[in-house]
Amino acid sequence: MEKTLTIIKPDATAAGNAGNIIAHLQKEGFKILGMRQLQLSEAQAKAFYEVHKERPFYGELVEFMTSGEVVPIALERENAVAYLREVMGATNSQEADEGTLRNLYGTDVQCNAVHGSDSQENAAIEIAFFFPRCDLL
Ligand code: 3AN
Repeated sequence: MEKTLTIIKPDATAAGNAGNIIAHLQKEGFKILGMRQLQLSEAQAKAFYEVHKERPFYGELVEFMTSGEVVPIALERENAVAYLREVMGATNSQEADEGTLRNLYGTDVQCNAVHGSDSQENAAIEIAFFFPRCDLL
């Protein structure tokens, strides 16, 4: 079965929406293999978003992702990577389809409530970033 990683971002945890997002993912058929709650250090956030380091928003992104609590969740489902992207909606919350997580809980392109892996290859890297193998179901 395919795996992917989501992170409930600081805007969504601060707004008290982590529980709603977890319930939404479970209703969509995702099985939770591992879940944590932490505040990322600057070094961790920089490492996680290394692929974006040349993008103009990298500094802001790191600042935002370290600004509060995050909830990384390793998920399993058929077609997990693509399906999670569908359930999340567009990167810019204001353009996200109705009923998607970013439409329901995001605000804009930065405060967009959730992260989702963009490929199976990155999903494996991102799951390993947060979860030692022995901590996953
Ligand atoms: P997605 O999260 O939909 O895969 P990416 O990979 O393009 O989108 O961007 C990673 C993260 O960077 C986004 N989740 C968002 O928080 C932030 N981001 C993307 N584009 C912008 C932007 N133009 N300005 C500020 N932050 C951005």
